[in-house]
Amino acid sequence: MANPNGTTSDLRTEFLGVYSVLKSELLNDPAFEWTDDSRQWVERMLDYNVPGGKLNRGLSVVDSYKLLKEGKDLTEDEVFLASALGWCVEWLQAYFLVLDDIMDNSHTRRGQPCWFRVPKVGMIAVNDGIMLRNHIPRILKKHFRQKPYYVDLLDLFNEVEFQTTSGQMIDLVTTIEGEKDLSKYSLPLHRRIVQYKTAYYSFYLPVACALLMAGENLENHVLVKDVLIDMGIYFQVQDDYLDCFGDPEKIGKIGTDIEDFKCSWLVVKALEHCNEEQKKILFEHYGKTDPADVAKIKALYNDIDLQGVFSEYESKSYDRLTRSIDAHPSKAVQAVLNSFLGKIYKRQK
Ligand code: GPP
Ligand code: MG
Ligand code: MG
Ligand code: MG
Repeated sequence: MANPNGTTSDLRTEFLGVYSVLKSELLNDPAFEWTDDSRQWVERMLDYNVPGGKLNRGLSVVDSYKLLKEGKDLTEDEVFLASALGWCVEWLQAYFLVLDDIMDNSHTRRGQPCWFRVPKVGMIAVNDGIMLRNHIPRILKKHFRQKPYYVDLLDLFNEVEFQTTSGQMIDLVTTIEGEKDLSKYSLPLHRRIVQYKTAYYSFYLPVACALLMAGENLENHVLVKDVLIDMGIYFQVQDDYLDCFGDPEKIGKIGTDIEDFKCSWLVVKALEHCNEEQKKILFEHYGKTDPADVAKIKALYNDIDLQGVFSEYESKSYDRLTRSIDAHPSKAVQAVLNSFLGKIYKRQK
């Protein structure tokens, strides 16, 4: 049976089975002298933070690899390896989210309290984040060491982590400038932040993993990368939109962008569309934690119909992305990209 993400529940169950195998290998890692307590901590931390999301990024490694194989049946070993790579992407995501929630002072994630808000966890979450990050090369070493593309995989994960950390750095440091002068927030600045903090790891990385597994040289796929980065930017604009207008029950998190003074797509568009009087409201109330200030910003967003502005952006992005995909010479690559776009277009979560 297909779920709303277009993935069959069988595939998801099989994918989760690989999670159990990888977890058990990590919990029996001979490089550490385990005690019952330490094993229990790591197991609880993994179960809380790794498998609870939409799994879009991880599953798309398997989907993409299948599409690149153009209908040939995959061996059990191939399915396992593509799933293990998918889980490495999910581990990377878990690592980023555990730390991002501390940095953004967030409350909930995936419908439960952020890990650092769980009693007795607190700042141990920082070390847990580092541990999640350290699990990735351990999974890769165990399952891919003998593969000709092993070095390329390690390099890919390192590069993408560097890009994401750099994007996160601008995301955070920009708020210092914004507090001094909100009018510094612009579309090019927003684009730079989201390209680095989100697009590489969420969109390029899963496909690049599948390409490497299929024996491809990533240097020959610059066009694919460009489309995926464009899609990743659209995805983060959706994330910014849902931070304010999404249903917390559906997205599993409560927005904090207004309180955090973020250079969100919404505030950039608000600056573009508001009159002088509304600009004063923005300057006075943006970036404050008092719910009354936040309410003033949200009312302003409604007054200038940011939902309508977003809706138009969404249709335009879809058309542009569809055209870029259609222009790609390979039908298999087109299928990979269309599958991604189908998963995110008009998403509510
Ligand atoms: C999403 O930003 C970006 C990340 C989760 C990357 C974090 C990178 C690190 C190096 C920690 P966001 O804060 O808008 O995401 P969300 O809305 O899910 O909190
Ligand atoms: Mg953030
Ligand atoms: Mg955040
Ligand atoms: Mg967000």
